[in-house]
Amino acid sequence: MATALLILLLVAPAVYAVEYTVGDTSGWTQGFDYTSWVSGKTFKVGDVLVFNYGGLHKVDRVSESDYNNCASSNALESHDDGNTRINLKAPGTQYFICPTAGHCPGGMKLAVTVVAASPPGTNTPSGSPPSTPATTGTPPSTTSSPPNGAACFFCSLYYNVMAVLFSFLVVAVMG
Ligand SMILES: [Cu+2]
Repeated sequence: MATALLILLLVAPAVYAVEYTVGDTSGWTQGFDYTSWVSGKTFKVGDVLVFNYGGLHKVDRVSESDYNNCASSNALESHDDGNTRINLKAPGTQYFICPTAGHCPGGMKLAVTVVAASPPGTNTPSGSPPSTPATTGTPPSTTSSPPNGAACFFCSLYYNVMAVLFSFLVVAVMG
């Protein structure tokens, strides 16, 4: 009984990053409403977008204005591997379109707003203020991502230590 509880406590906090399959079973395709798909979801730093597609489809990450205009000539990233994983590394909005002629105007476009991952307690090891400079020209954000990973490592460490301590408490009380 106590052992089962202990195992539960150790396993439960293991979920942090969420992997979102864009369009769910439909994937990245034409005739799908990605605006509806996004609504109601909260994307956090560390989450992953997975684009599944084939045929003529591609994935371009673009600026907001290019997203609005369905322009792909200045794409910040281009992918055509059919199974594209996008790591959401920073807070802000990321824009994706299919650059194939006619597809983006037909609705093959996705705007995802990413929020900072909420810390597990009141005190965070590495407090990251939401300091997103509101400049329009978004730089190709391939700068430094390790801080997020490091922060998440400490989150999980913290959770697991707390879980073990709590488990010992439960065992002590029950035994
Ligand atoms: Cu397409």
